[in-house]
Amino acid sequence: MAKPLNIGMIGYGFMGRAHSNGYHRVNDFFDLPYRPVLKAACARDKDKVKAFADTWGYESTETDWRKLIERKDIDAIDICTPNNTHYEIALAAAAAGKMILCEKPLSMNAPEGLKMAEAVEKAKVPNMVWYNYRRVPAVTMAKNLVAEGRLGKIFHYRANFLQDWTISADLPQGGAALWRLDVNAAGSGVSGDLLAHCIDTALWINGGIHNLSAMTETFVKERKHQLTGKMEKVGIDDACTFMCRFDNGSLGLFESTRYARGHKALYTFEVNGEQASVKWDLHDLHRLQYFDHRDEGQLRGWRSIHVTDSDHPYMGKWWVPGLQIGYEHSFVHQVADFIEGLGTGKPAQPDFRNAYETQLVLDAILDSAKSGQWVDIAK
Ligand code: SOE
Repeated sequence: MAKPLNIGMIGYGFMGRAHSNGYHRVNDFFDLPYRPVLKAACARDKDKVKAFADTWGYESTETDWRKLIERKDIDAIDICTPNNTHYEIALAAAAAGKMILCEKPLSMNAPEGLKMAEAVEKAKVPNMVWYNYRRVPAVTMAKNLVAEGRLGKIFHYRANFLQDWTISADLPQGGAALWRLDVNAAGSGVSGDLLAHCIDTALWINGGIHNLSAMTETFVKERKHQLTGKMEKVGIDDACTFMCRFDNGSLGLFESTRYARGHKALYTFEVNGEQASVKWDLHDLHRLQYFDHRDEGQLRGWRSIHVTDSDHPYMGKWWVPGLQIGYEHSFVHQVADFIEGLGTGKPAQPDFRNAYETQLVLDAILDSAKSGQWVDIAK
């Protein structure tokens, strides 16, 4: 019989919904030692948090996150608030002995991220960062194929995350739905919001990055701020491209933007090795493309693998072969892995320490874009 794991959720936006859905569904499909109980939802707006709690089945609400953290009936704090609040909430939650599940990116910058990692380690509380794309079965399978050595020596890693929702100069910055455009709330633009996903996946699949050279651009220089009503300078990067050298000697090329007209959330990556290559595309997320040079010459070509068989990662828990799953399941898988880690004592990744590696790369990107120089990743 699974024991209760009482969740205190802070925030109620898009990610609050994605995580809540994960908590709801996980025990129906995975056999786990704990069952998440949606104990309390917390946000400053009383009516909005009540509506969120009613929709998702949270037992109670709070309007002050400090009160939520003080509550004895909460085991785990889920941080789904803007990036500039992660640090303070995480430190308080760790000091109170709560487990912490933090939305990505971990922090506003690497020094903050390091202090967060140290705080959870000192408090010995289980912790995890929601880099959900690792848990898309086809992405996990790509990781496994590279780890098994099937691609051979890796030469290239290439990733993009393209969107187009901020092209209009009339779009304001700041406030509820648009905090991602406000540098004081987000810390950075597409680098922390989108490239962070690409970097997390890349470090996981291809290992550490040695050095990089980046460029960023802010296409719309001023936007009205929703909270002040005034035109204010835009401090985020609207687009970012960087090239890098991985520790294993392979070369990396990364691009993200919110100005690629026609692309809504096109996350793609490709890894080229001596023997084989893999590529993946979020818009076709249940497929993994695989090319193996060892195939018989006349039949050699890209295989489009429908990652839905029971021996594919996570898929044995779902339907029958051939029936695919989607975006929301990556969050179900992440909850499952977190809970499994509580049971086995082998923590689910990325934990704060692991996600701090991504912060180091993100800081190096902004440094390099500013200086125009190559920057070594601090180790
Ligand atoms: C931004 O539009 C966003 O919602 C990111 O914040 C998410 O992390 C990404 O998965 C999809 O795009």
